[in-house]
Amino acid sequence: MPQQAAPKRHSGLAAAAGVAAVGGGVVAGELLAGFASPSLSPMTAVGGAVIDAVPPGVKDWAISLFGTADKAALLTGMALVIAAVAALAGVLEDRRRFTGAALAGLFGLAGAAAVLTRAQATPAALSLPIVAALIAAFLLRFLIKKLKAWRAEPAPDGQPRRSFLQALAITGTASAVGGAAAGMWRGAAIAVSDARGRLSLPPAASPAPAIPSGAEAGVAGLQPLVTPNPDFYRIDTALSVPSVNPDEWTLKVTGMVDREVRLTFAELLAKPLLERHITIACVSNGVGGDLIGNARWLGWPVRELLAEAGPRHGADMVLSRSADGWTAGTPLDILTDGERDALLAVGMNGEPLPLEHGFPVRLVVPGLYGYVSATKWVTELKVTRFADDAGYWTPRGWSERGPIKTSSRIDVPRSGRPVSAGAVVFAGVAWAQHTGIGKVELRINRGPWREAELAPGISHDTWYQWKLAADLTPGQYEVQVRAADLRGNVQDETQRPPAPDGATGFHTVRVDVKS
Ligand SMILES: Nc1nc2c(c(=O)[nH]1)N[C@H]1C(S)=C(S)[C@@H](COP(=O)(O)O)O[C@H]1N2
Ligand SMILES: [Mo]
Repeated sequence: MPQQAAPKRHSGLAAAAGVAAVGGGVVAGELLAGFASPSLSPMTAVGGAVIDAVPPGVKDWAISLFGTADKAALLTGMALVIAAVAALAGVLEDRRRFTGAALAGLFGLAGAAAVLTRAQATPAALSLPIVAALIAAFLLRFLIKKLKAWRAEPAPDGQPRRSFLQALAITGTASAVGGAAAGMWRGAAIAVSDARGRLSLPPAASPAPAIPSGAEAGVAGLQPLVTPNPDFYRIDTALSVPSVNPDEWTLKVTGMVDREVRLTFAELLAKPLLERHITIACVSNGVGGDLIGNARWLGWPVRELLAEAGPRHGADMVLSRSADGWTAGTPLDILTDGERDALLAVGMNGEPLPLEHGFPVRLVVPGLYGYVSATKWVTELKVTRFADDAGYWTPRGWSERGPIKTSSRIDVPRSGRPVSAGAVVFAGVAWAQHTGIGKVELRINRGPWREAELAPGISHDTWYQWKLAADLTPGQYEVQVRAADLRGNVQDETQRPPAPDGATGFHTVRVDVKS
């Protein structure tokens, strides 16, 4: 029997350590993406970049070879390449400290580069491949150190040997189990995001009214009047984004109605759809905050569906329920109002709803905070009474009713950035959904209010941009903004926190004017 249980080089074991370590990193990245948002998945980003990069001939060949399993084949191929590089990283790390870890790091950078080619290249999406690589590098160092310790003390039943094999087994098992979970979880999300990719929305029977010229105030630093989907704020209680297959989606109208109605996605798409710009806001948005966005929504008025069901006398609320169980309670009269386009929305800025924003169908109601109206992944509308039912947030300290409060924000100059003396341009947004903004005013150092130049709004349901140039000499200034709606109601000056029904107070910024 050989005394040396450990030969000079453990290439096989080093390679196995590499695969377990890198597997751990990749799986951690996928699980983090699963929790945060499916669009963040590093594997999906890399796969997408690969698909974009291969010549059409190769793509056709792959599709003819693998058929509808082409995606699975691609992922398998990627897994094999990653495993091969991981094995190499293990062997390298074993020969020379940090070389394998560096290879893992390079792989992370390649992943980040792949993310950069994607539409969803947000900081969070960019950071995930890096985080995955750091975890992989750390695990690799950890395992190889233990392997070397074993080699230094090669007794067949010694503690270092057991310690290495245990660490290898634990890392490998955790990666495999985590990978299987992430795979199942992501499989559903991939199927739904494929379905979304294949979908082409019908044109609107009633297109969005044209954006008036001059609605963009044209000041650098102002956010676009229509918020691009990747920049749109996201608020929900979903730990992972619900995967709702449009082919299986139905919406039922239940409760106090003459007839229960069931609507499929195909039926919904066949309805005469409206397209409208609507600015939605979160009740948690603090004064000056950014939990507000404006999009062009495509959808069918909820009033039409409710009319088919026939709400019974005495009903005053619609409890909308999401696929993940979340609920919102919306006044029935607002949903049935012929003058207010509360939509069962399927489109956002010309595309199907992004998964995070409620694919395949959500509610959008002009004038109400999201928590009482904007149910994403909506699957049920229960016609009921405020006396009998409550939406998710109401028993949790938030008001039963949530009309959006008239408010305004200073976006330019950016806070903390000094400006030069002379004509200083101030600009921002103001909103009074469904009433419209009549006036925006600014005051400097609590002086008189000065009326800002108000850009035309897209509609009363959207925010408006404004600007004002003020001549300022060097010094420190406190600048405040206030808006009034078209009925002349000035926004509330009292400083109140978001709970229970929306923050109030004037947005106040400090401006440093330099000579
Ligand atoms: N299913 C579901 N829908 C939801 C929520 C939620 O937690 N779950 N949050 C609501 C809240 S509080 C807001 S402000 C809006 C935000 O919509 P957005 O994420 O598309 O911006 O969604 C609403 N719809
Ligand atoms: Mo919200």
